[in-house]
Amino acid sequence: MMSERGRVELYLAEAVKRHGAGHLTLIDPDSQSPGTAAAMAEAATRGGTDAIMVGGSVGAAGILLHETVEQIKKKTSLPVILFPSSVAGLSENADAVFFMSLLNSRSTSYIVENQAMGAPLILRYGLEPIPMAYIIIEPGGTVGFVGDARLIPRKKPELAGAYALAAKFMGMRLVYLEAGSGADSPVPTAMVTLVKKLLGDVLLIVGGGIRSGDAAAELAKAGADIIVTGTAVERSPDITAFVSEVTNSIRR
Ligand code: 1GP
Repeated sequence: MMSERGRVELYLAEAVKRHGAGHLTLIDPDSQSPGTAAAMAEAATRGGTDAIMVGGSVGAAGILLHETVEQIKKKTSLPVILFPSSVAGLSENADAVFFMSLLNSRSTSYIVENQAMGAPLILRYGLEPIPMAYIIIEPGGTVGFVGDARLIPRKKPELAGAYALAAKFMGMRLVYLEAGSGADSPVPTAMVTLVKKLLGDVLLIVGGGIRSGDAAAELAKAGADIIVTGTAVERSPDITAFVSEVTNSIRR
């Protein structure tokens, strides 16, 4: 039963099919109060985002995480998907969890151990696990450091391609190319194109350093199925306008 695609995963696939490319808004519970996070999610919903991701590398845990998810759920009917950096990033208030393996980590903790410790909780909480490979590209930022990643060099798309293909052969249904939150520039488009060509039907998520509709559009054109923005949403004086700009520019 658990290997079947769940409601949220099917919803994401449908959104990509319908719009040509999807958009996820990432909210880090450590960056603002739960009430502010909920207002951000509400504004992003009005801008046409497809779902809300909740997580962060440091401090996205405990009561702050639970209350953030709870408040967000009250302000939007979109799915809330956890984006955990460890077992502490789980909350039973969410709908689903990106059940991710950081494939280019040096540490087995981020490849499989946190996942094993978290799996029984996911079952108990009734969260939908969405199997996803997580691949961190230079510069990698905080998550690259915390996740002990052997960063994929920006000029080596074939290395990202090799990891993505391994993910596909292992049966993962989503692959996330991450440049790191707040990266100076997003994952290179040439890398996105090569990876998507190898992935075929596997959904490709791209995030890190995407700050404009134009940047998002370039990545979607290159082959990204889903664009993630976090920092730019957080810093935007008008979240609905910013998210609308991104969603309008990536839809085909
Ligand atoms: C980080 O890819 C996400 O995990 C989002 O990055 O904060 O740069 O949008 P930004």
